[in-house]
This record gives sequence, C-alpha cells and structure tokens, in this order.
Amino acid sequence: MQKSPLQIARQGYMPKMPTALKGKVRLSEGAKTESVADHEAIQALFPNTYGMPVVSLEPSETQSVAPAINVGVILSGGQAPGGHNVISGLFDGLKRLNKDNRLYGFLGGPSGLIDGKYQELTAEIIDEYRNTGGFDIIGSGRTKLEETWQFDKGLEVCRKLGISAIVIIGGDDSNTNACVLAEYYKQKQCGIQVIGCPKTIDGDLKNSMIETSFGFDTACKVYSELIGNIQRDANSAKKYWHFIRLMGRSASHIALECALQSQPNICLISEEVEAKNMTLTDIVDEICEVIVARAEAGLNFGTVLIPEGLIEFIPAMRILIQELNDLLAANNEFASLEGDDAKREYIKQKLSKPSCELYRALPKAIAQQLTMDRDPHGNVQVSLIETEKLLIEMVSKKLAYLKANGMYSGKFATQHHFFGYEGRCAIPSNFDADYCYSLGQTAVQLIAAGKTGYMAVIRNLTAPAAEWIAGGVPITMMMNMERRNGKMKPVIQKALVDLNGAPFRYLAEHRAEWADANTSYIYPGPVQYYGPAEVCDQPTKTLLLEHPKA
Ligand code: FBP
Repeated sequence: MQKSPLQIARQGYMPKMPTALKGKVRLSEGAKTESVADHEAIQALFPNTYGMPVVSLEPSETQSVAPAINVGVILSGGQAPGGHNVISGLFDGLKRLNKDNRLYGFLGGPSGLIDGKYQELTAEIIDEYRNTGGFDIIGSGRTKLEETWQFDKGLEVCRKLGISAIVIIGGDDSNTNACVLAEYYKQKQCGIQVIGCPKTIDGDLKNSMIETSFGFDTACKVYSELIGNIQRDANSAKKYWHFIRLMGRSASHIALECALQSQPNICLISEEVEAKNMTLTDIVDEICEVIVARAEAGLNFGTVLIPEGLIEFIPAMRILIQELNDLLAANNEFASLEGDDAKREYIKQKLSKPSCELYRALPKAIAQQLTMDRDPHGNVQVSLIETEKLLIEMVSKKLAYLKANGMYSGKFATQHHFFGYEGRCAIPSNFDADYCYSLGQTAVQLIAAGKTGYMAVIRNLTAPAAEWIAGGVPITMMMNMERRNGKMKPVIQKALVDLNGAPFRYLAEHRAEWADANTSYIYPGPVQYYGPAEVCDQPTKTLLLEHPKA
C-alpha cells in the first residue's frame, strides 16, 4: 500500500505517556462509589459491580509477572481519531506484561463478538496502524450488546478463543452496555472481565471523572481549520454568508469548541435555544439582526455555525417531530397516498393546531425531509435534516421582508456546508495519539489487576502528558435511570453543553464582539504534528477552560 510522507513519519511517532505507565505499576484504591443518581435502582440492577472504588495507577518498584492471557477488543459506533492508538496501547501493554499475551480484534463492531468474527492482532498488523486515523484495523458497527442471548453467544466465542477480558471502545451507550455485560459475566462467574474506553468525537461522554472523550480534539481541530479557511475566503471575497452545520448529534460541544477556536460571527448552541424556549422565528430574527448590522457597515459576508442537533432543541419543533413520529409509525394509509401534495394535506389534517402552523411555515423540502428518512425505531433522522439550508431559506425571506420595508439594504448571497465525516478519521493529533495510547495501556493494567465493569480514564489532561493521571472508574458510578423507548433504563448520563460552564460563558461574553462589524476571525490552520509544543500539543479550548492549567 502506498503511503504519504506524513503517514510514514507518523508510524515512527512514539506517543507520550503518563510517568506512572512507563514502568512497573501498582493500583491504588479510593473510597467506595455511588451512582450519580438513582442509587437504589442502579445498585439493584448491578449487585456485583456497584459501589466499587475509583482506582489510580502509580509507579511501583515491583509488579508480579502474570500468567499469559488472551484479550478481545471491540470498536463500537462512529469513528473517532485515535481508535487505532487505543489498540496499539493495548497490544504493547499486554506484550510488556507477558510476551505470550494475545490480542484478538472482533470484526465490524459488537456483532463480531456475537457472530464469532475475529482476527488475532499481531505486531505486523499493529505496526501498520500506529498513529493512524480510522477504525479500519478491525472495523466498527452500531449493533447494541444488550440481550442475554448475545452475552451467551459472546461467552461461547470467548471460551473458544481462551479470552478472559474484553475491551469495548465506545460512547455512552456502548459503555453502558459494557457495564451490563460485565455485571452479567460476573454474576455468572464466567471469568471474563469487561473494560470500557471513552470514545466519541461528539464530546458528550464526560463528567467529573472523564475530562474528555477521545477524538473530540482532532475532529474539532480539523473542522476549525476548515472554518478558518472559509472565514479567510469570506473576508477576502466579501460576498458570501457561509452557513456551516457541524456534527455532534444532540450536544453542541463541537460547535462550541470550533467557535472558541475560530471566532465566527454567529454560533448557535442548541442547549441555549432550549433553555430560552426559542422558536425557529426567534433564531432567524437573531441571525438577521447580525446580518443587518454588518450590512450597515458595508460587510455583506459572515459565518454562522449550526450544531447538528439544533432542530430537536427547538421546543415547538420537538413537539412537531414527536407528533409526526407517532402519526407515521406503521401508517399504511399515509404510505398508500400518491404524490407529495396528498401526503402534505393528510399530515396537515392530523397535526395539532400549533404543530400544523409550524409545519406549514417550513420550506417544502424540509417539511418533506421530516416525513421521510425514518430510523429503524420509526424516528425521524434529525442528523439528515439540512438545517443550514432551512435557516438560509428562512433568513432570506425575512431579509426580503426587511428590504421591502426599508430596514435592510445589503446583499445576501450564501454558501452552505456540513462538516462531519471530514474529521472523524483524520490522523490523530498528538493529543489524541498520546491520550488514546495511554488509555490502551491503562486498560491493560486494569485487566491485570482483575478489574471488571470499569472504564479506563486519564485525567489532568491539560498538564504535560508525563503528569497525566491514569486509572479506572466504575461505570456504575456514572449511571442514572432514564426513559428510553418507553422503559426506564440504567444509562451513563450524556453531557450536554453546560450553560453555566466556562466554555459557554466565554462564548456568551465574546459573541457580540465577534458578530460585530470588526471582523475578529481566527484562522487556526491545519493540525500540526511536529514543532513547538504550543503549536502541536495544545488540548482543546474547552478542556483548557474547564480544567485550567495549574
Ligand atoms: P458516536 O456517538 O457513535 O461516536 O458517533 C458520532 C457521530 O459522528 C455523530 O456526530 C453523528 O451524528 C453520527 O456519528 C453519524 O453516524 P452515522 O454516519 O453512522 O450516521
């Protein structure tokens, strides 16, 4: 396979690690833990893995040589830069403990465990993937591991391969499932440990114990570079407003981090829209205010960042989507209607009055998207709704009205963008390469210490890597009960943008100045892998604001 010069150079990069992971290691245990909420319910569901202590890894003079073990690894969910480094950290950590240890990769995500599809990961394979982006070493998938028959099939496969520990690299749902699996195997005394690793570009798997999920750093740096480049173009050509939607599912962490890095004219935050109970019209009015003010200063260009999940956070829109989900679930009458107009009329008759008004006000193409593209659970796939186009259309209409009434005299030409896949498989930044490799090594130490139902964690991430603190957190500690598909379930709390948190407060304090006639754009440029630490090793602005350097 041909490689670029950067790919070749990165193969030789040796990730930086916390000092504690470099030599012999001992485990230090803290006090017993409790779940973040719903203690009794969570304890009842996890009698064997509830209440375990937080553990940290410390340097030691001695570490006993353990008998050889086989470990399985699974990549779960969407790609995130650094996954290959978690696996290379696992591999190196295992071989350092005992050269006869073996690592098996389950292929195509969690379904690989159930279907017994696997590959042994040898040094030759691992070396090809060190410090590379992507999940292609073993592939990923979105199959959910949540039913007993799946656990039993997984057990059969593990027994056949002599696997005594599984590492699941995934987001909040995958780690919740890792915890359920750990509990099941412990209760049945199967002798199989389960350890999780925090992955997702969305940045929504974080809490008092997890400072950030891996991949968020690289993905945000890639998107910020692109936004910066667009801003430089906008400031050069001076003729377009760019509407840029950013991946991130429900939470707006990616949009917020990119705004902190690039200082756009406008950045919408879904969590704020919900907290202020804003309507689509309110959002359009806010955008128009900035456009009109800039036009008065002769600046008919700008940038607007839009989080992927925005539409679901507009309260009236959420009700409309819910009504449409209920109305269209297995609705044969609707399915049999011929033509878009007949379908539109049918829907209008069935919706509640406020939802019907909102539906009528939507551009036809968007209204149509809301009634198509449903996921296997019958829900509309909001990530496929082109919110950037919806806003462009609605803003254009409002500006035309303002122009007709003498309140606006600018020009409004637009470009739209959606950034997501551009960043999910980028070559991991030094931060993600180091962080992920350390997570893999940490998972090995947790396995060696006999732990199960833990997530590998690295803290103190704004300090130099040598000072990072490696350890493990019981997954039950991060759980609460939530209603999912009509049933109360134990889940890891998803972190949305905290409107009282330092990153959002920074945006709120500065956005008027960024919207202003005086352009305050920052042009972050591409991710740098070689050079001074202030250029190559900086963590995200979000991390720096949430965990200021000592
Ligand atoms: P994970 O939560 O699994 O890490 O996935 C993140 C993500 O990139 C979201 O930002 C996005 O909404 C989703 O995956 C898209 O996934 P897919 O390409 O499978 O539709």
